[in-house]
Amino acid sequence: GRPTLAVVGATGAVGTVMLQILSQHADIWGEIRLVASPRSAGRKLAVRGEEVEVVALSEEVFDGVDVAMFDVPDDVAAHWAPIAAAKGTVVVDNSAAFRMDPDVPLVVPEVNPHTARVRPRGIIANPNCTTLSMIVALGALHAEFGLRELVVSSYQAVSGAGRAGVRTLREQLSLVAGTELGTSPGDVRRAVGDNTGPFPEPVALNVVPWAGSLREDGWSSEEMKVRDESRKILGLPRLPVAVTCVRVPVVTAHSLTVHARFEGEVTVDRAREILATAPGVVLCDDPAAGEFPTPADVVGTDPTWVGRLRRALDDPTALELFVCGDNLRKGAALNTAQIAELVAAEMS
Ligand code: 11C
Repeated sequence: GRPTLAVVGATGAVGTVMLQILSQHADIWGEIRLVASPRSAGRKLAVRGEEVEVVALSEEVFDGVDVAMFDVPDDVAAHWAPIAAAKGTVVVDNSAAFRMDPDVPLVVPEVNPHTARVRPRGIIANPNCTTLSMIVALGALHAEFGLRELVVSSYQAVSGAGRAGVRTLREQLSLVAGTELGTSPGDVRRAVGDNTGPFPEPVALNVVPWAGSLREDGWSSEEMKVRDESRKILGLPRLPVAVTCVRVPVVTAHSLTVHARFEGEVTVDRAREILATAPGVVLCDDPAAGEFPTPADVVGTDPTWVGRLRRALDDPTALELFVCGDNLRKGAALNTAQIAELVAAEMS
């Protein structure tokens, strides 16, 4: 029969999108078990057109489960993923707990699908949503040109910080809408008060040059993830990566500007051909017609959208591009579902 799936963290921002994706990819799985914290147990959620009751996370929920998708905080994943794996369940984990473990593959099906088969801990990691929002396009360019260096800045949506992030932006927008705020120092901050939610500064009418937690020497955890995870996925352990992560007042869809330097000279024509045919990538790049991808248009879609493709003005080996992708779909739930489907295909 078809494999049994557990969705752990079914009620979160990513879990909600996951249930939609599972409903669209309806013929892969047999039973689908929905699992969450005890607080959410007993709730009913729709998947594949049926109401399914959420059960509380426990060892027993993994009995007979072939694949479990985890979308829970790092500490919860660190504790429970090995418990599920010890029962023979293949865990696809979307936390940061295992991504850099050398015995855990970090998988993007369009870039390094073969790595998913070697999983000594029974765990496969799903990358961070910011890394995922650019890596499919970069993987395609790397396969052709050989990547030598990356310089990126992110423009990250608030749903990257979960339901609390979305709630915070909506509440702040309601406090500033229709006002003349944003014209004198600190006026937005005073209007928003202490209501900054998961962000260190107001995000409405603002940009915040920070995502995640503080790491050494002033780097943010999100910046370290983009560098370390890109290196691991592309198989380039010493790739120089310069990265600054920024939060913007967008609900869903992360964007990045990318300066990518390659082994030799590149042409925009060849890069366009590669991106136009790469699976999972859509080239949307006609500035004369006002065409480029923006979060408002790509939210809810699956691909990595690429626009503003140019050769670097002062370096014939480098390209500049703007990428945009739904951080809850390809950035999280969709990539997790794709990995789980690779595992399901091994089982059939
Ligand atoms: C954000 N990318 O936008 C983060 C959230 O390592 O999976 C996801 C954190 C992670 O805030």
